[in-house]
Amino acid sequence: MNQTLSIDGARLYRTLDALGAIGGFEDPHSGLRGVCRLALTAADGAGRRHVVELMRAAGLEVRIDQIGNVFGRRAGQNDRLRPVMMGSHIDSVATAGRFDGCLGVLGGLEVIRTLNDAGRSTLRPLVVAFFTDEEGARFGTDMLGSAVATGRIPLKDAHALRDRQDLSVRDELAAIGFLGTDEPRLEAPYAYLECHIEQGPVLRTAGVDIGVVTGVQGICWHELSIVGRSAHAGTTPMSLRADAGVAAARINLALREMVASGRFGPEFRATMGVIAPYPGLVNVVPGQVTATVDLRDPDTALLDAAEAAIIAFYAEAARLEGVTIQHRRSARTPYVAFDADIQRRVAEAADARGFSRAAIVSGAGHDAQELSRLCPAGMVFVPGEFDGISHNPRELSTERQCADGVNVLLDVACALAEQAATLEELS
Ligand code: HGY
Ligand code: MN
Ligand code: MN
Repeated sequence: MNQTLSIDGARLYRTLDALGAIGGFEDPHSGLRGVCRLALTAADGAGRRHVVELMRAAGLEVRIDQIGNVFGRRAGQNDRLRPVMMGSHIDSVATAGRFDGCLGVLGGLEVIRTLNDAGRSTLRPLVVAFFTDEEGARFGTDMLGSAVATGRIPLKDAHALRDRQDLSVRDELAAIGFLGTDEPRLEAPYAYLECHIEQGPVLRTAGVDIGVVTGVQGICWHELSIVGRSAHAGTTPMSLRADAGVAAARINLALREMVASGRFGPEFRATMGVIAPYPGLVNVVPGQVTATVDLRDPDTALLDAAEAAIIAFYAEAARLEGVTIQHRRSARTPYVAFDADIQRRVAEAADARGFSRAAIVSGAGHDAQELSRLCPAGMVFVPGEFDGISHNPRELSTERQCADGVNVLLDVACALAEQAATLEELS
């Protein structure tokens, strides 16, 4: 276990602030500086170019694949061996903070800088990666780049995805200059590590320094198209209405009742994040509503049951309101368990540095769950202030919290990078 080296926490924090300024905005609700770098927008492009410069400044050889994933590689003493990869994402939701995803990418870069400063080489190559559109907030499905890299989503399907302005992933990649040429199917790294903020209250409330992530809960997203009839709000009797807005409201309340019923377990969570009425005017009964449903559960069977239940309710809401409701499953990932050996290494690294630690299931989706199909993968969580709030400009992990997580990342990455060639690598 690497004990002699430690990262430069102040330098790491400065890099987080600098990237956080790209796509920065004044949040009107909180007055805080937030981040908006929706995938493949000009702001994302600027953030990508900034990180590529940091990769090159750290001496990494940079390549870009056809879905816009970016990999910075540091040669190993035996450069034929499979690399240890550290990564995450730098795209954000529209109301983000500066830590979600960025800590894993800039933390990986800080590990590289620390090794460079110490003149330390590793047996295996090291790679720092950022994957395209982890959030899924613009093109509708999450972990897009890492799902293509690991074969869950075909490249042509990913390229064809369109946003609400009918702009395609492929065209938007080209527009920001990140439609790379490399084949996107990734050769299996030796291991994949991701340092990430918890994005919830568990670690901070328990006063724990490091989260040893055991896995990621299941995720299911639906896009709903609810069509009724626009009508005059004053002259149309209630009995003659086909109100898409009320249908959406019925579904939203049904989600809350499903959670309260306990039928889908104590961890089940349900959210209607998008509720977009058309025409959205004070004196017009909404004729259409575009809405989304986000279901999460660590128990894949219960998640399946919840999805079946809400689909059945769509028909009931349509009947009650005299509207039509079409749904499209836009994302679906099962519970994913992380590699036991990597969990052990994260725990040991935390112990060796005297950090308190706790096992935790991730409530959020992450690129690591996609990479776990290719190689042993694991995550290091750091706590966040203000109940670990995230997808909100109030998101905040302190310099110390970030440094603790990235020091554990450093230790585990260095230990894995000294693992001898496997028989398969020698053959
Ligand atoms: O939605 C999620 O869990 C992640 O932030 N993409
Ligand atoms: Mn994230
Ligand atoms: Mn996120």
